[in-house]
Amino acid sequence: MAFEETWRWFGPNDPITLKEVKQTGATGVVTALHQIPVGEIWTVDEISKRKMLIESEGLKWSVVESLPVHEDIKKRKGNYKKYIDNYKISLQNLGKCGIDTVCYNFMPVLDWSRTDLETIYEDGSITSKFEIKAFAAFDLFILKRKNAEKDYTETQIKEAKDYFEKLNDFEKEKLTNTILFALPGSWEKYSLEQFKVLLNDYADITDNELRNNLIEFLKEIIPVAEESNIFMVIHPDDPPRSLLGLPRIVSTKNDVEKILNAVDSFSNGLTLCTGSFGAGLNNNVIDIANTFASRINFLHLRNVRKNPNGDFMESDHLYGDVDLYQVMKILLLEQKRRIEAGRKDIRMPMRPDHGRLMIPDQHKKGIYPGYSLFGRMRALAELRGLELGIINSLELKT
Ligand code: DNO
Repeated sequence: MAFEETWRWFGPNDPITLKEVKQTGATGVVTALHQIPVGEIWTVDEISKRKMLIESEGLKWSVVESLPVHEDIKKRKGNYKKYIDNYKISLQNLGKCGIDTVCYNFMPVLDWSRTDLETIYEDGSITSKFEIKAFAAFDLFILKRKNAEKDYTETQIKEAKDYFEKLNDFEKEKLTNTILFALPGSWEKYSLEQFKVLLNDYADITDNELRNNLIEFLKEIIPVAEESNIFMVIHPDDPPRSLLGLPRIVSTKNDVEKILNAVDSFSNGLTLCTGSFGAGLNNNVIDIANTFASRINFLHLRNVRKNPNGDFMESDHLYGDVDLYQVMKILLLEQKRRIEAGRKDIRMPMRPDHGRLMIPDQHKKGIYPGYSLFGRMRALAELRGLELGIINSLELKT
């Protein structure tokens, strides 16, 4: 036993090659058909081509990350019915090709958000951070969102103002571009005008409505996932808090409970992203791992260091606020239970999530923030060692 070691690869345009992935020791690839526009069907043909490419290097397509959910589905407006039908067909097609784990998120407009993707870490490598004062400066003084000041305390507004006044034009633009950076796997970013329109569409959508829209979506797709032998694993909000007045519904233990209970099926599961949950001031990642262990089918292992204001920086994988030793132990014991119970979801794919940009990667073009070769390889090696230590000390070896 052990977790299946996986590696996120962005497809043929990723500057990191499958041959390099193979030498990290990972056996599984986590990828998506990024070339297909959100909402369109993933055909058996396209899926098979990608699968063959991965297998030709002796690797396996372990997890889809992500099969993205169209904004119309999240808002339950416009063409949402068609997009749900398309989503079901894509799931059936993935099932036909033998791919059994699909990660997705339900974050409106923005996927993961940071205020700086080029923070210099203590050893000189590059990491990312999220600072409230910078985010609020963007919201209040660049985006100038209506009623934005209601979302911040007086101190936060003052700090944001002081921060903003010290920025030069280049820094203002950099902050804007960082926040408007769209999805991992693409270098596109929204323009400020496009972004305002997108935000405005959610102006009347509360957390409860968004949650209902997710539940309605799950009620339709989970039966299809079950028939296709697919485990759907929702990714938490990153960071786990409301941003720019947008509703957010996968930020806390309570949120996850509601989602998993709404459709009680092993096909309706969770991606345990230790960094995303770990950035929440009131989240206890160990408790989340323990509580939902039986429904976790994908692990994103990374770490953060945060302060009481809610700012955080991505840190070393093993030395941060989240105790990854405990998390891994809980899930290795869960894997043992699954094997004993004869469950089929025993692979428990794990990927080292994000890694710092280290010297040997700094000359390479096109490395997506967080998705370096050396930084992630270092993380994977550390996690692998920790895992082996746990397996041996608990005598879990089979
Ligand atoms: C960031 C990633 C997320 C994740 C999606 C899943 O690095 O963990 O962007 O892929 O939210 O849908």
